[in-house]
Amino acid sequence: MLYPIRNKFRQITDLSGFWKFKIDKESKGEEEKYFNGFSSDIDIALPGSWNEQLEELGLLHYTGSAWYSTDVYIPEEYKNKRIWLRIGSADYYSKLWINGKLVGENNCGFLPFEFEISQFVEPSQKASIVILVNNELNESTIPQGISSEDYFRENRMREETFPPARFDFSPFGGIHRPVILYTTPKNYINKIKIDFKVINNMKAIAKIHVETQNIKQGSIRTAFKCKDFIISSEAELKQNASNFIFEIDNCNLWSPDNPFLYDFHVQAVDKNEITDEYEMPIGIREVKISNNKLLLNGKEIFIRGFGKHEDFWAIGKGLFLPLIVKDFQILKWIGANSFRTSHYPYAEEILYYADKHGILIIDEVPAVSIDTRYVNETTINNHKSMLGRLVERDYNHPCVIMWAVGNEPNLVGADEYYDGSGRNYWKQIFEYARTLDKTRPFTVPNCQRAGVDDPVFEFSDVLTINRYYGWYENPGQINKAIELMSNEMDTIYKKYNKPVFVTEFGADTISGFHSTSDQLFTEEYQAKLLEEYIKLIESKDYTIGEHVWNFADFRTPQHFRRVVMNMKGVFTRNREPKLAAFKIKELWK
Ligand code: BDP
Repeated sequence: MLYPIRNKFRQITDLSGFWKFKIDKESKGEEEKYFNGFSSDIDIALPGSWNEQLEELGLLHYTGSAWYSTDVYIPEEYKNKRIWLRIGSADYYSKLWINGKLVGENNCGFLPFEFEISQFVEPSQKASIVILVNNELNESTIPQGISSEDYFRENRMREETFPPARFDFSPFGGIHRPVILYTTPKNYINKIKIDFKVINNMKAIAKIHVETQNIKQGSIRTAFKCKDFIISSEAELKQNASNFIFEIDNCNLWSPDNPFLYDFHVQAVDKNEITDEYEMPIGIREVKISNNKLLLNGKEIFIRGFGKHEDFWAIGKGLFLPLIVKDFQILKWIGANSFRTSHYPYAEEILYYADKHGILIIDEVPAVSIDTRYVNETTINNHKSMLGRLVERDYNHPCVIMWAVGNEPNLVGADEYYDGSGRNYWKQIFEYARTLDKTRPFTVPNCQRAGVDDPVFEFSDVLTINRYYGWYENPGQINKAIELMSNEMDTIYKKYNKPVFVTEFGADTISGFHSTSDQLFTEEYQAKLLEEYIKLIESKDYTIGEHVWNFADFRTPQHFRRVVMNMKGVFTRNREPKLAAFKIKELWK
């Protein structure tokens, strides 16, 4: 699925704005045929979560069903084209009706989905669009859900959160990324995959694969362009696909210091007439792990940055363009070159921005805290399907340097995990992932409880570890924490002999709390702990990167250990710096 663009052959109508909204606590909407239209005087802004926008209606912690509707005029110039409706993301499950007719459903949150709706609408007429969204999770969904009864049954009542969640971020509901109508020609380009091999700092080889729909004959033209540079080629279509190999001399390689992007053009040509065209920015670069180092275009690079979240006041998980600009400004200010899309795929707009501004991304599927005691065939199929959709969506982004195919598998009481069903689960996931991309490393960040023998280490290319010595363990004792951390890092490295990346370390900190002693929750404690971790990580020869947890404070499900939010941000939720921000800036410069 290509990201929609506008040109001579393709149009876009963005349906962001106010939509009619209705909560459906008893899930009776389908029976009562809300898809034919429903009455409500509530408007909601889209994109955005319902939770904080409509808190006053009791929705802050709501999980369940909700309905959205709007009427849209289908432009006259959409005639004789294929018309698509694309939803950037709706969390987690959704179902779409147009003019009262069921169009389709989607069970992957955090990823775009689309339907061809040409047969459901008439150009020059209005169409009614109704979308049902439900943010409940269960053991087959990715991420998996948990219930109050599960905590009780497992005798873990003190771990219960509200709303119940297996993970530490609010399970916001809603349509979180733009809903758009767009067109393609009847016969169109629908897939582009580009790989680069960098030969030296002036020369690269590009391998390009283009697929079309419905184009039986003709050819594909492709070209890399920038200012007065152009290199192009044409190849015949065979079974709806064409392949190209380009040698690019005098090329300008992409890197954080030089995020140079070419305009990449693809044209479908039939009897000398161009029938469709697609353009995208593309950076030429190659990522490799060699001798336990991360190489970008053959040169060693050390990764510094954060684990983040899509989370902000009022808009929740909704796409908010000014926040992208702000966050990237902060990343540059502090000297970071990277972040991880913990713990789910972020909006595509963020990846395009990262390509342009030279930020390296570890791209993660929402398989956070999978509990392999409770997985079934559907869980693993959903997990694979998300992986497939994520890799297809983000494959061509130079900013993506690694895939995280999960995060911290949850191990509550699981001996079985180490060499039974748990290991088998991750083996299958990694094997599948490797069929999708042969150019980037794969990993799953491991947690302390899983320890050194975690099977994900065996399958990962990079040993990513999340550790909280000095916080959850050894609170208030930074020296001891650093000693334990150092020993564990050495043990893990010795056992697997692969590069180590510390993907999480941090301390909750309330902006404005201070102390002259090592006191939890104060700004001084966070600054000192992060400084000691950074110095330790960078002193080891086998490390390739560090991501502080977290970039900014973020809202979580309710639990006594969270003061409304997870406060491990180096910035507040409003992006004001805590003391640690200045310390990190000093260290990273
Ligand atoms: C890690 C999780 C992350 C949490 C963090 C924490 O990966 O999602 O927010 O712990 O407890 O284990 O702050």
